[in-house]
Amino acid sequence: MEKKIEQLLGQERRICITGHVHPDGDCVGSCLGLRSYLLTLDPALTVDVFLEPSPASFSILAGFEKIRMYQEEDGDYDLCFVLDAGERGRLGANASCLEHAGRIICIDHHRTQRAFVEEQIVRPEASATCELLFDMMDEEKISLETAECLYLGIAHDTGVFRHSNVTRHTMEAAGALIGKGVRHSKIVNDTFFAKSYLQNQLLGRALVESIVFCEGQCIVSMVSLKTMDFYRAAHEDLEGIVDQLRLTRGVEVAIFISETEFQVYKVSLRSNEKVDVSRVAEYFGGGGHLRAAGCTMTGTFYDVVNNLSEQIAPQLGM
Ligand SMILES: [Mn+2]
Repeated sequence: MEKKIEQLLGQERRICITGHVHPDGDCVGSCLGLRSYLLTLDPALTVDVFLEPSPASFSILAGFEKIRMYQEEDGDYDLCFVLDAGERGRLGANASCLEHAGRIICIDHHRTQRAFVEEQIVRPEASATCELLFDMMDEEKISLETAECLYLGIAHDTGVFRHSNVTRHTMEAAGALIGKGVRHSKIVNDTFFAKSYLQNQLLGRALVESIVFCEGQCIVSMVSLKTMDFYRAAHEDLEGIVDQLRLTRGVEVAIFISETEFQVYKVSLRSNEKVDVSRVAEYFGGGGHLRAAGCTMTGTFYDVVNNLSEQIAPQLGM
């Protein structure tokens, strides 16, 4: 049994919540879900959520409009929750709120952990931080608003219940949340499957330009800074491309590379059955999960692919 949120709390009145850079569904869902739950426990609490700007489709969740970046003027907090991030470096500019917190609790499900706080609740077997948070909440006290946040997070981190991280417990948690009346169909359609015209154009381009290697077991595609500028695209417009690459028949590892600065790349890795991509990502200073991980790499596109290939091939028995 997971320790309950109520048991973690002392006399704290001013609480802040933060999560990783480039917030995804699980990050936003867990931060807003915990905020909503804490306010249900005690509406007089101050609960602020500090995150980088996140996809506008998440505005379906209660409290989305209150999300902002931490500023020095925000002052001190009694308690800070760090969600869905296993290391300080993943917090970006919002890491500065840790210096202003009396106590810090990290709740996460990433395999890669570089301990940075004393109180850590880490469950790599949980499909999503939202699933772990569900276990830490008293089901009776989960409001519809809280439930929608948690459902969105679980749906996103499981690729809408398709990935290998889904367990019986994941479905039981999702079932309980549906029992609360969440708009499950609207949540997955509007926030996961729907794509803008621009997103579809970038996806199409990435698919056309993809290359297979390691005898067809790996697929890679890249979007350069030049392309990003041409389309005036943002980082979030590339969401989901790596998952489409992964669906290529015969492919074990999918790699999607986006250039963030000249010859600096954000690398996303996915695998199907054999390769532990968190090990590959960790080798290059990143991290993540067994079948989904990421890291930052530098050099030319060919350097990056060669270096990745050297780390992946042995795991494919090559
Ligand atoms: Mn997550």
